[in-house]
Amino acid sequence: MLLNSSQTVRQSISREAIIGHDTSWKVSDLGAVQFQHNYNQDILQAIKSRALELKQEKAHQKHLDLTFITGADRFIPEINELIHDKERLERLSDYAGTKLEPYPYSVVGSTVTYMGPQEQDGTVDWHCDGVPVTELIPLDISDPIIGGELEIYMGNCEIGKSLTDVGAEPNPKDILTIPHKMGYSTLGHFLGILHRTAPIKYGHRLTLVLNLRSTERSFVDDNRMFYLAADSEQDKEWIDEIAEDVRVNQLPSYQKSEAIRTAASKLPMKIDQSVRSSW
Ligand SMILES: O=C(O)CCC(=O)C(=O)O
Ligand SMILES: [Fe+2]
Repeated sequence: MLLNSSQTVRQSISREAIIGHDTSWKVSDLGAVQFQHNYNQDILQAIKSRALELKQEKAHQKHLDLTFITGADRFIPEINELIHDKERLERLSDYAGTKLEPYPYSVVGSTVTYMGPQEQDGTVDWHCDGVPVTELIPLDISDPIIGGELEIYMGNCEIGKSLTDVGAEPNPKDILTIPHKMGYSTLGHFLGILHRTAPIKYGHRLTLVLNLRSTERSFVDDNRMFYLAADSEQDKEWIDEIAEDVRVNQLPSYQKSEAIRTAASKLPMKIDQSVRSSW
């Protein structure tokens, strides 16, 4: 079912509008877009039930005050249906303005996050994503809930993070608040964009997080190895996956992108002669 985007987009903001200047380390001009999705409710319900069953055994509270299952599709096979849904990938690519593909590393292709008051599951603290692009799909939002909104720092992430790293709160005027809503996904290019989930004072949220990257610019990625290690189980499988991906995908995509960039920068500047004659 194709939906008219003007009816379904609830919020949308460009990367440059969030950060306040253009950036070169990006996959596109996408900032964040929240839209009504049309994903199969039975699948979402099955993922939710399984995520609740698995919480005790598989969810961990890792760094950044986040309780989550990493590589959740390894334990909840229904997630794979969404990850590889062609219509979904096309729609997200349209929103991003560049072709997106599922993030390929098994430990962080998808996660399920559990959020609640700080003394329970917690909510993710200020951070910039390691993955280039992410889709946040609510599986459950308690009604009522106090807190739990996505908060985006409007500015340069290095400036923002130097404040939040020492426990300072950004000025409220620099924060864009995007409440989550059942039936609506949030697609964000949160690499180099500082964000968090507002602490939950009452209620809870359960979210399916599906990560993506650009096919053409697969080398644009901030998942440094120590960060993946902090997020993942300490097995070595993901190190081999990354090494192979760098060889097969990231290096060729980097070389191609550099060839296009340098060829473009060598083109003579087009000068309108009629303008010159009037100098
Ligand atoms: O669910 C949210 O509001 C944000 C989650 C987030 O930033 C993350 O999982 O990296
Ligand atoms: Fe994030």
